Amino acid sequence: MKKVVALMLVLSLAFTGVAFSADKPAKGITIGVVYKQSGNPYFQAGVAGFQKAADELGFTFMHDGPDDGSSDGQIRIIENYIAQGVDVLCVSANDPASLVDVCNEAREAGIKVVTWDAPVDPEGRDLDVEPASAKVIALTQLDSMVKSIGGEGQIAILSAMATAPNQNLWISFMEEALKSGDPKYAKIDFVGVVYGDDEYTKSFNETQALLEKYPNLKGIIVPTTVGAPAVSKCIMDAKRNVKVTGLTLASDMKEFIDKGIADETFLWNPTQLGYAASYAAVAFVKGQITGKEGETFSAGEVGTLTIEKAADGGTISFLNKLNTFNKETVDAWINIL
Ligand code: RAM
Repeated sequence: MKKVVALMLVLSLAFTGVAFSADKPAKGITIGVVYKQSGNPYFQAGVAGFQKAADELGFTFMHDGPDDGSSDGQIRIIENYIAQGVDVLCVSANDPASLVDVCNEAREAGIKVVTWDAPVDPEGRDLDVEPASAKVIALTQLDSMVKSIGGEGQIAILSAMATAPNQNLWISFMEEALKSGDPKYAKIDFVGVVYGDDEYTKSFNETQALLEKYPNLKGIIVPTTVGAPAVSKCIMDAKRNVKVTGLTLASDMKEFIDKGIADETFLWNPTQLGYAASYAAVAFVKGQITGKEGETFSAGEVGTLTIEKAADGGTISFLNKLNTFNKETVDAWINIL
């Protein structure tokens, strides 16, 4: 009998041990994901990254974005997440300043705030996770446009929302470079920025207005995946010799790359960005990082990321992966992005 009891004890301990080791490290953690707007395939790809990390780590997550890309809509979503008692928020902001109060309300309730893609201002976040340095992203697009138009002529930018923190930072680096006196930009005439609000129709209409206003326009830089196909389609319909470059999904741009409207466009993998942001979120909840410069965290198969000082005074981590889509590479990417 004693032997049977001992055997049962051993078996039950072994069973408990197995159950314990099968527990995933982030089991019980809930992440509230907020993105700029619903229906944007870029953010759907980002959500796939949260799902992949959730499968690996065992956290649960909710995700939502306002239909209209408004800050008010984002504030309502965050308030709802606070009420539901999530452990950490992962936010891509439409307006960096207007989300500070609600993010701080979350932090007072013990919720960590990680931003990804488009940061909330530093006083309202614990860490920002971004694809690459804003200057690299900006100058990659600008230099590509300069090359496409042979170093000379009028160019414009069609951006997302006028308050978008990521686009505005990239644009500021482009403007700084254009004013720097660097001879490679000497014959570039920058006519200004218009905003398509990450809506296809508005982006198309704004492009039409640009084409009418500037009959000699040579190129449009489009640092938004929603704007790029709209701008390209408008140029194609108008049969104008205007080049496009920017940040795009490969699948959206294949047609326009094949037709030569864009020589090349760029993007990181938004799935990897969501994936890395969720690893950061879990590391916060588990107390492995506090968001200070110099700390590191594992972002699973993306590798180890380091926390650095951000240009806006907060802290930031970079994936440092920017892909180029051109006639040679676009086909390999269209099933991924
Ligand atoms: C759009 C969004 C997003 C941006 C990409 C490049 O999908 O504006 O924030 O990072 O484009």
